Parts: sequence; C-alpha cells; structure tokens
Amino acid sequence: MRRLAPLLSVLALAPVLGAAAPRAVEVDIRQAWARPVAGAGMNSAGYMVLANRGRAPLTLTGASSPLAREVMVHRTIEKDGVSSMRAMGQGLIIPPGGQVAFAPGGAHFMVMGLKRPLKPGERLALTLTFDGGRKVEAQLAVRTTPPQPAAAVAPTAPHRH
Ligand SMILES: [Cu+2]
Repeated sequence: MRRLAPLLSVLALAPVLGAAAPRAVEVDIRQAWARPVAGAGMNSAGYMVLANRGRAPLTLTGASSPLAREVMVHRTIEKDGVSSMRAMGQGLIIPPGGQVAFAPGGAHFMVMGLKRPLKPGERLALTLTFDGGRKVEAQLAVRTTPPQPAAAVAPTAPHRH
C-alpha cells in the first residue's frame, strides 16, 4: 500500500496543475490609438475596440505602460451638461462574442504621467490585464483623429469593391 501513496498524490495534483496552465486571452484588438502629448508628465487617452472571440466572458481588470506612471480605465459621464471621468471599479466584462468600444466621450484608457512626449506617427504600448492575471499587449497608434472603422466592425455596412 505504501507504494501507492506517491502515485495518488500525483493524481490529486493533476487537476490543479491543469488549472494553473495559462489560458490564452481570446481577444481581438482593433483601431487602437492614443492622443499625442507635447511634454513629459502629461496625460494621454487611449482608445480601441476589444472583441471577445472566446466562449467565456472576459474581464479587463487593468492596464499599464512602460511609458506611463499609471494607466486607468475610465468612463466619461455627462451629467447636467458637465462631463466628468470615473474609474471603472471592478473591471470591465466583455461577453463571449461581444465587443467593447473605447472611444472619445466614453470609455478610455487614461494614460497618466507620460515619461516623454508622444508624437503623431509613434506607437504607445499598453499591457492589458485580464482575469486570472493574463496579459495582452496592445500597440496604439499615436494620432490626432480616430482611425477609420474597419469594415469588420460594421458588418451591416454595404459591401463595396
Ligand atoms: Cu480619463
């Protein structure tokens, strides 16, 4: 009976090890862009469309950038003609097959305390953190205006060649 003990403990561990293996984050990142800033210490805002192409809900829990002191997930709220920004507390859930658009006037990544200016044409790397601590890197094009929406985002638009 003694000889069985090591085998049993390995079997008992197997499901735990399986659960610990990192699951890929099944997310598509589209139209990622950030506003330029003129000097170090300033804040930028980052925008993108996050589409969950997995079968489980995906929760965005935070973001960071090597170029910024802090990155917060914000939402702009308009109340009585005054707009203000609020941090999104417990994370942003993207349902399976669904998408969330970060866009001016709505949800955005507040990129705070940039270590250097951001010029149009450059790229800003953002590391997005999802549930389970899983991370995905996004490359945001630094530009003054939003990129044109990709055709895939508006499947109902007329198809032209
Ligand atoms: Cu903000």
